[in-house]
Amino acid sequence: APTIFRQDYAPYPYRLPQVRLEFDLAADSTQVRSELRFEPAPDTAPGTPLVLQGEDLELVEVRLDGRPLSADEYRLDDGILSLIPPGHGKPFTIGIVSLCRPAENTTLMGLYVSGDKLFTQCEAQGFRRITWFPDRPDVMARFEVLLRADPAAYPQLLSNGNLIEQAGLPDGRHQALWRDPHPKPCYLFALVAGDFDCIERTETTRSGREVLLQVYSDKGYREQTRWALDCLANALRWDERRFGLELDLDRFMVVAARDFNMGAMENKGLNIFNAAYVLADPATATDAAYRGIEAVIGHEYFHNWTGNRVTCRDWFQLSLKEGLTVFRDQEFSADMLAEGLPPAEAASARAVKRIDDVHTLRLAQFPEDAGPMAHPIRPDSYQEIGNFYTATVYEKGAEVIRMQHTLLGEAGFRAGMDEYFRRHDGRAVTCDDFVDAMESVYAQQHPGQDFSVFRRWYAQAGTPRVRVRSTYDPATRACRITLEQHCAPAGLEARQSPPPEKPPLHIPVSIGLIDAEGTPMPIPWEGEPRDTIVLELREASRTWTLADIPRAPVLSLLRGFSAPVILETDRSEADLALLARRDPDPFARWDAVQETAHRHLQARIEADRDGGPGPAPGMLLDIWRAALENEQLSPAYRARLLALPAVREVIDRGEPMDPRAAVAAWTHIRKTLGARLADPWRATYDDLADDGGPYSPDPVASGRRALRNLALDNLLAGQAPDAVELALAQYRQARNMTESLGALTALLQHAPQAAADPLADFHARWRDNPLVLDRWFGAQASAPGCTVAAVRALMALPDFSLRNPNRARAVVFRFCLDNPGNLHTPEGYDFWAEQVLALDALNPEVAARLSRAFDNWARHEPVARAGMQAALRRVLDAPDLSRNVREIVSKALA
Ligand code: HT7
Ligand code: ZN
Repeated sequence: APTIFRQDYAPYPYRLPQVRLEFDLAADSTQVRSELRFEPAPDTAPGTPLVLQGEDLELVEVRLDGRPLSADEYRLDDGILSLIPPGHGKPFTIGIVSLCRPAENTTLMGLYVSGDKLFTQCEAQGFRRITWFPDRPDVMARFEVLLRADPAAYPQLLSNGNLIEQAGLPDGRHQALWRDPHPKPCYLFALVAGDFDCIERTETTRSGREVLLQVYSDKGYREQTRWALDCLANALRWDERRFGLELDLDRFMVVAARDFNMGAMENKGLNIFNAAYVLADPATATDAAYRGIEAVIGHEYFHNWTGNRVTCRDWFQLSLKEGLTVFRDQEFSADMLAEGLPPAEAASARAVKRIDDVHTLRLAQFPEDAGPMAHPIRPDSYQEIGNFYTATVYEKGAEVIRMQHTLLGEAGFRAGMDEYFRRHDGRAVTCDDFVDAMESVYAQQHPGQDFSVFRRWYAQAGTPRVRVRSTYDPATRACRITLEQHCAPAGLEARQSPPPEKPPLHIPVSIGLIDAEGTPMPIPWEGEPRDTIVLELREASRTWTLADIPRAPVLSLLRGFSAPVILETDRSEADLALLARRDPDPFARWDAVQETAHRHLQARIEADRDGGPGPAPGMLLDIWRAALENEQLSPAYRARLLALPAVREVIDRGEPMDPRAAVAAWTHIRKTLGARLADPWRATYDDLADDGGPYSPDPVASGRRALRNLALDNLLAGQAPDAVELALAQYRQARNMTESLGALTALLQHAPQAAADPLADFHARWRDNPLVLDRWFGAQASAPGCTVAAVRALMALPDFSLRNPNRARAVVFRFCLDNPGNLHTPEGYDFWAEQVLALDALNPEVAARLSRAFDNWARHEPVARAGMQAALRRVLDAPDLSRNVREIVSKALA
């Protein structure tokens, strides 16, 4: 497949102010009639071809200014429709009639059928599966859309913008005309047709306009959409409050789809969501699902400004909208968690969100940045853009925005955002344009300084390592801190000869000092004493001298995770233990606990391998016990402190990676923590019993449930005598999904023989609710007892279908990503290859995501490495591989 390069960007030679689309909708065959009003861009030479993309379409007719064109007046090559427009420099109209086949479209890109409804997904390049069009984000048009369909099958006909009219037609069908007042690229186009339940409410924006908010769902699911509607109203208020951004439409619709490739899509005024991010009630959704809905509703709503009003010039700029919007949704969620709490509790509530976000980054993005798909947040090339909706573009992109927020401060960042919109509203722009706006504020704040070094974050792949060294001189009361940065060649860069130059980055490192008792030691900094300061590292190495420090300090580093880097320190175990118990920064404290656990886990792996005695668990037990018994800390925060690093993180730290050894060590330590701390776990479990009040997903109640479920899991891991009974009772008495799934999962993990009855009960109760059934599948596929044979048995059930991405994710992805003990077997490797190929025949976007599971095969121990490599080759050698999977697998094997 050809590689597309960022450097090759050229503007589209024609403008497209106005588009009219008419759809005759039917599942088998939909006819699309388009009228595209083009005008040449000012410097377009006469004779410049007009190029339109199309995929999997049937062409019926092409017209130029109303005149049908004969086949020799245009070209149709490999989906590309091109023609030479009239050379008079004036506007002209292209009319196209084409057909597409929604019911046959298993890719879920373009126009497709889900259940008995029709949906579209156009980002990144799905519009070309609907009709021929300049399918690129810098061509922005005003859309008018007429939808016609059978009213019995499709009583509701929705598209972007405002509903202008609705009417019956003489042939028995009906039609709806929609007009979107805002110019947009075609990737933000959407239509939906079907029979839905809908709830709605009006809100008054801060400028006094009434806007209608609606949530559409499958019939019978209306009551499960109330939380999503609340979240939408909260998002609207929050964006007004924090960024001064108001909804620019009279109507904002959210529609739930059962079949969806990702989480949701921000189509202008008509967001289409994976039903998993819309539907919730206490009986069917976990606390985490409630929070996930809040985050995704917020994310898509915030795109209305960061993505839609100001969009991307080309797909290399994807992080312009995604990194920024992830940052905004993270802040929204943090503010929602902290709302109404006194300052100290608010800080800890916000820290819980930060911990979860950093955990996700380390789990998904750090390995990506170290593997064959490593790329800068603004990639330089791609073969298939669908493969670049990555943790790097999204999560690392959000970290790069967050660093700008840290460097500018809240007020400065807000000023930068205002400037960004002032300069670029209504345009398709680049990441550089965003940084320019932020830099304009930074340069005012810091005369003589700029973002020239900071910009390298957009260009450079790989996770930088920051080495920290410090000395203290009691005679001068000076503490010297040296920070040194280094970024190894990332992924395929390592094969380049010579490896590319990696100049230093601009890294904000937030630090504090504590004394041996854990008391904060204020640092004299810029004229006043501060508990936390930010060191701006722009060079390969730099030393700071902190004066007037009365005693030898312990360094609390990278507070709040101020930069997406890996710290290298020679902190002693004792210092780490002090930080783990006393660091006043809740993030850094959690990180100290994680680091202690990681060191212990790696020591255990080494001992298992070398036959040594294994590390003494005393220090770990002390830290765990102190956190368990510390009732000053919120249960939500304690649940994070007391969670071991994920197995995947442990695997990732191995050199070479050895999944089965990591699983063994992790299991051993979890047992130890469960058994040796059985009493405090039990006391915690009992203390946190449900108070019998109505369910609420609020952070306090959900934090209590999270810690209680963790306690149950530990009691089962430690084989406490009545733990199985406790879990069965929790399952029976559960008053919400968090409790029932917590019990079921813990049983499946530690006492699978006792899980049979609850599993059967769960299935009987929820067999008609697809999202809950996904939980049932997922809990089993990720359990240590789920062998390849067992996962195949799950797939043989009539409830299973590979065509539904949520179901495929619940079973196949959960097995391949969250069950390393069973995946890393010869049968596991065969299973992975087989499933990648089976999915690829249906849905290349989803298949490509599964194909990423073996990215880091070459870093594994020899047996796993050979097995994974052979499986990758099997996939690469298969006929008719999609461009999506081919790019991933060929880069993995390069
Ligand atoms: N902007 C949306 C991206 C998206 C997408 C991309 C490729 C294929 C299917 C897709 N569905 C949604 C989601 C978001 O970031 O908000
Ligand atoms: Zn997004």
